[in-house]
Amino acid sequence: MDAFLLGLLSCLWLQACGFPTPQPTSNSINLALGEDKNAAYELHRLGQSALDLTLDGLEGRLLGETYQPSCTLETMRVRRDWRALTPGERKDYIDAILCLQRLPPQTPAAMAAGAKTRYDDFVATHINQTWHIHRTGTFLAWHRYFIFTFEEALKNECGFNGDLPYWNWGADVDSMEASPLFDGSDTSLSGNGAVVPNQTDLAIPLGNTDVPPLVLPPGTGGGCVTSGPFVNYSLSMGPSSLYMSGGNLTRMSNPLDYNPRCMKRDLTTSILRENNNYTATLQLLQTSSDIWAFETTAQGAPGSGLLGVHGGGHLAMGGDPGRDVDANPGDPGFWNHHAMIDRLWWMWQCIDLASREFAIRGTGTFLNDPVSPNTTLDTHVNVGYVKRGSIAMRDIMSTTAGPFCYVYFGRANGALEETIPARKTTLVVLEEY
Ligand SMILES: [Cu+2]
Repeated sequence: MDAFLLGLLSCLWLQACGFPTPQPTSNSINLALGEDKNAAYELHRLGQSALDLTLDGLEGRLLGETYQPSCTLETMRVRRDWRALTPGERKDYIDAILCLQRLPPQTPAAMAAGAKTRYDDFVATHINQTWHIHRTGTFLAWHRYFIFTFEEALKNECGFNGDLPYWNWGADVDSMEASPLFDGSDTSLSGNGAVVPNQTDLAIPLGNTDVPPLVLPPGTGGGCVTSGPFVNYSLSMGPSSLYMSGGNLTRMSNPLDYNPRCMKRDLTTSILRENNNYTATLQLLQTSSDIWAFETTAQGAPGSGLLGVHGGGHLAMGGDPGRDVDANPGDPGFWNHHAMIDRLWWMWQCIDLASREFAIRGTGTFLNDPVSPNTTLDTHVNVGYVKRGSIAMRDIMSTTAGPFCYVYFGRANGALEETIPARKTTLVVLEEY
């Protein structure tokens, strides 16, 4: 691998591509429990405001003209915290993913020889488009559309009756291993990988040789997952840009070729605690005054060495493909992680909907390299063979317009039935803030 490509791959996570190093923000925060609890409250409040605003708009009281008429309380999807799902609801979601992993692919073998299942269509698309969907003007909207098409496939092709749940990172910063998403139980997405002894730090070289490599600690696993629903799941494609303990980069000459292997995890609580705690998440919402600040901070400010909530969640799952920026939809945790990113974007938009709903900044190439036109509302994006055709950015900016009709619902303080009468879903409050 030549140094240039190595540097570019590093940039995907770390944004250290020769940019001047900004002063570190207060992301290395004081995690005094009281402070983080206050942030949890405030995040919940912002989530509730976003929900109220969206429902008001839906009823035509505010910005009704921008909303999709067919999106009503009756058709509204409600994406909830994984913790708020009953064991049965979690199993339904998991079974639908396992179903997608059994269905045949729609991607032609000539496009991706390694795509063997319908689930693999999603992985192939993400590998194919990596350089056009990260650090671009399309990052947030493309991933909004991508996880929606996944939710659609679960429903339309595998009979899933629920809605895509999100991963509330802040609740897991004390222990990834205890997370109900990753505890290895039958109602999780499988747990940690088998323990690989003596794993060393992950030293990721930065694009700018003047900048020391970013050192990340190893997790507590590292090997193949040992329990839970995905213990027999086989990855089909990749690695594509995988950093493992020691900083070795692994990349297949063609990452779309068939390369069956187990899914590895290396749960790394310290990375989640550093980047995805409630306080850091709240700061992202409160201090990002425009879309550029929001998307840049979420992905780690260039040259800062910070991972942002996006890199933090991916790298905290660890392993293969969790630490592979191209192939990481291969880990089923991808969808819940990106649902949380999408939830935050929605919350951020709702803080000032009039100026933020259609805000776009960036171009069509990773950090505009090579130079490409600005992304606009008229720019079309696609998800390859996941769903044929393309869609304009303007149609995927609102969660209740274009093809979308969904909101996110926080888990504490309030019955879902009161908020959305048409949805008779029982909210299980497992934890009070
Ligand atoms: Cu992505």
